[in-house]
Amino acid sequence: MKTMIDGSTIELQIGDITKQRTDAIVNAANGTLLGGGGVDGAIHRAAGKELLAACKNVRQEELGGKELPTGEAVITRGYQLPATYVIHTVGPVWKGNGQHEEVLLANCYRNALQLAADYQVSSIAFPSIATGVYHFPVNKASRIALETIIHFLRGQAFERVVMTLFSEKDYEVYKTSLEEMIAK
Ligand code: AR6
Repeated sequence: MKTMIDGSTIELQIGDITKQRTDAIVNAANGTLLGGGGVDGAIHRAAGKELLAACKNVRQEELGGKELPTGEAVITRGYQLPATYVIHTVGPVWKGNGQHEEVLLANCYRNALQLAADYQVSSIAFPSIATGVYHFPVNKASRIALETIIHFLRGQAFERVVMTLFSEKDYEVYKTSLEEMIAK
């Protein structure tokens, strides 16, 4: 599904984000930036070991050895990936007490988009941040993701913003949310 927001295209797709040919892809990382399972593991495997070295360098040089806080984002190159850049962000672990986690998830999308804009990226692909290992409910997450993206696109154009969903089920949830938002 595709829709236009003020000159930018938002696209929902089912697929593997490591295959995306957008200028940047977003990684649902953890604070260590040292890789993990899920989409993080897939991105590190596909990008090659230079990505881990670059992440260690970011930890050292930009974060003073500390972990990347939840909701914030950093950028590296994509190495063996088709995408030029990987933007790493850390989603909130869902503990079921809502509002704080919702704000943090919105921060992930906003900070990743801002970093992409700073690097003159014109196309960017997101996975469904925090809805795997971190257990954020997909329906709630889809609304936060799409609302934050749409709000950002009102002030800053991208050629394409793609949500790359990993299952038909997730795609349907995001599609319903997007349809409801554009009908308003
Ligand atoms: N392409 C697109 N989406 C994918 C892919 C892929 N190749 N692989 C998985 N997904 P998760 P989180 C989907 O668990 O919840 C890691 O260990 C997946 O089906 O990857 O933010 C990190 O190191 C789900 O819909 O990320 C952290 O420790 C979505 O990506 C922790 O998991 C996010 O699931 C982060 O957990």
